[in-house]
Amino acid sequence: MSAHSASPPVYRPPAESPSGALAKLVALLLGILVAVLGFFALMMWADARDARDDVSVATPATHDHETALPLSSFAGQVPANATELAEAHAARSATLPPIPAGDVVKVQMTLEDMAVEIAPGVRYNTWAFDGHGAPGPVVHVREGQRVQMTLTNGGAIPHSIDFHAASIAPDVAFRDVAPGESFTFSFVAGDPGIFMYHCGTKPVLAHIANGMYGAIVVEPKEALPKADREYVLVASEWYLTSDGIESPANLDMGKARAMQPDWTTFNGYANQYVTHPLTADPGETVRFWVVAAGPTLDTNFHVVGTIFDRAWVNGDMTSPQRGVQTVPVPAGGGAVFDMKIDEPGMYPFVSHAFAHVDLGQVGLLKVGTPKGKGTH
Ligand SMILES: [Cu+2]
Repeated sequence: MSAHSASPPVYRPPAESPSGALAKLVALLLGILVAVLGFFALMMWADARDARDDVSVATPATHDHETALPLSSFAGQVPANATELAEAHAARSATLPPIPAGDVVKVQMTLEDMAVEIAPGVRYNTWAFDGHGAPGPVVHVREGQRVQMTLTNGGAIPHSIDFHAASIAPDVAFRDVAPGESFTFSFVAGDPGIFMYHCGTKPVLAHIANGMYGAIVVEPKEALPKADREYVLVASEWYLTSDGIESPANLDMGKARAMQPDWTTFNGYANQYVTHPLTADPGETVRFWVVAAGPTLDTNFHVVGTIFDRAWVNGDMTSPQRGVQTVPVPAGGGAVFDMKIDEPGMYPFVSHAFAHVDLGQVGLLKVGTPKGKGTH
């Protein structure tokens, strides 16, 4: 029999290790810390509540509608005869205009306050471009040409024009132009691609949302692969104070800040190329030059039923990506897409962020003489 079995087992609490003592001390200190922090959090909450009360007193009641939640949506609201109106509406030409000859390309734009139709039977009070509405005219030049831009402000408040294709001091060239005045500046289009232009007067969100944007295409010096058709699409979104049916809607800044558009469009009018499709013949190469004007939302460009043969992502014209399906075009950016479609059919082009399709950023490319209708 061993000595071990002779003594009955006695329970002894394990001796406290040095690390166990440290843990207790830390727990104690943490407890004190939590209590102290809790006290300060309570004080800060009380301060914040007081500050909030002060703000609500200081904010004029007239601004309440801009921040009230929930925001009222007029998405998709059209009059009963919308189909008829859509057919009667002349779609904006998406065809890329030719490049003017010469070393200097003179561009003249006049800004005007005008109500334009942005969806069938839906009107909106824009600050836009005389003779064009929103977007403004497509400017097409070749790399190395000088663009001489004259802006005439026929609107009621100051405006300006910011060309993303220019490398130039913005405080000089993109300065505000007072109502009734004209201003000329020039720049050399030194980088090829498709670029946005827009009014840069504060608040820029309001000026872009009200229609002050467009595209400039700078063709590379070295010719791109041949394209049979070239189309320009300017994507943008609209934020409305009303449905715009009885009388034109204005900008709802609350919705613009919350990024809750009522309509999203290609070339300023919802679904216009669904009713009046762009066209191509089977086997032709079609090139889309795409700018996302925003003011805030990107466009995820995709053509249903095909794959891009070449995608110059971000408008970097040096090396296209091949065999890609969807390319994000960032707000304030552009990209260029080539596709060759052999089979006749209706090929929808969309922002594949599909809420945008529901709100109007969709069109059809009609290849040949198809029998069926588009599915998107
Ligand atoms: Cu402006």
